[in-house]
Amino acid sequence: MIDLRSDTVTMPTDGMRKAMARAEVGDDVYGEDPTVNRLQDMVAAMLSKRYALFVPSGTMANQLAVRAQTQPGQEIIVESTSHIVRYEQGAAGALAGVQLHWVSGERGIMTAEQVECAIRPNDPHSIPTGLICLENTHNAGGGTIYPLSTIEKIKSVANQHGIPMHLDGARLMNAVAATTLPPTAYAQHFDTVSLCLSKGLGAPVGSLLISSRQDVIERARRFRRMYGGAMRQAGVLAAAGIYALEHHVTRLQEDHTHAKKLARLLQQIPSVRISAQHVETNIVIFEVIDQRRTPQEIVAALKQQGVLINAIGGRSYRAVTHLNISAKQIEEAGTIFARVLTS
Ligand code: TLP
Repeated sequence: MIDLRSDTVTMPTDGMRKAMARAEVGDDVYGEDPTVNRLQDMVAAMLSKRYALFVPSGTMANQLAVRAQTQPGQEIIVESTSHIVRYEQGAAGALAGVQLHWVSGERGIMTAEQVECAIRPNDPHSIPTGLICLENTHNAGGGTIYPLSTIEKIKSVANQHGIPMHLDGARLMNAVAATTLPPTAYAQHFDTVSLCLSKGLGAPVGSLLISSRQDVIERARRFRRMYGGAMRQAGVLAAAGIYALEHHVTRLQEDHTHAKKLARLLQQIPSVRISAQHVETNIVIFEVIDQRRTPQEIVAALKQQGVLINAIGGRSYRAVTHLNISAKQIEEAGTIFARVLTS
């Protein structure tokens, strides 16, 4: 099966499993897991921040960032198709008590002008804007890389209004691999950054929340416990993360090459609408014009021929390349797409 549903489906490699088996562990609630501590120090240093907190998922990292930097009754600015809006089960409202102010970006990218317009005036009628959240790369936007110059402009607006910034950097390393910019080039503009080890980096579990603000990380640590994310001998998982960061960052470029190739193959199919030039990293989003079949039927027909993808609403579909997908499988997937989508 050629599984293109997500880069979350990757399996730990033999090297990674060995690193996990060898990991020194302790009770992380006491701060005594040496491998978790090593991972946290490593990631903080990578982003030139002071602290990092290991958490089970990207969703939790985002939600801790929101909860730790806002007060219930505030509003946060988010892009309308961001993960926080679409895929976190309304957690920001349910758990942090904040309201979401959606801004519709271009393939997930907001402009500084849009963000400025979304900031509420500082008057007794208006709800205070507590946080600005960006996503890089942007998942539903099609793996879009946030241009650094746009981030700088948004940061300058945020500074003028004294509003903190959070980066959902679940796939920040894809942006790093694609641009060859150092992670600090992005991270420097944010008060908090979340980073996932279990997407393209290929670890089975784990994310980090990173910040230079001790008060924010200490609040996040309390809420991590409240949300049920404080783990014990988590070094087994952290070891996989360390291995992933040491071995799987530069190889992300291969996934990007595969995604571009897949986009070019899809472009040749008459029923497919895709802007192949917009495929910047490992995510390929495309539409299929088919009056006869529902998206579920199309997904099932592809599965029957050996390709798994996700229908993501309307006529849109998402295919994601990753560690367990080879160049040969991309060719095969192209042939299967052509067969199923032309029939
Ligand atoms: N994204 C998953 C699904 O939840 C949609 C995927 O298959 O792409 N931020 C971004 C930008 C993400 O894409 C994801 C996962 C997360 C956060 C959440 O990570 P987890 O799944 O670890 O909670």
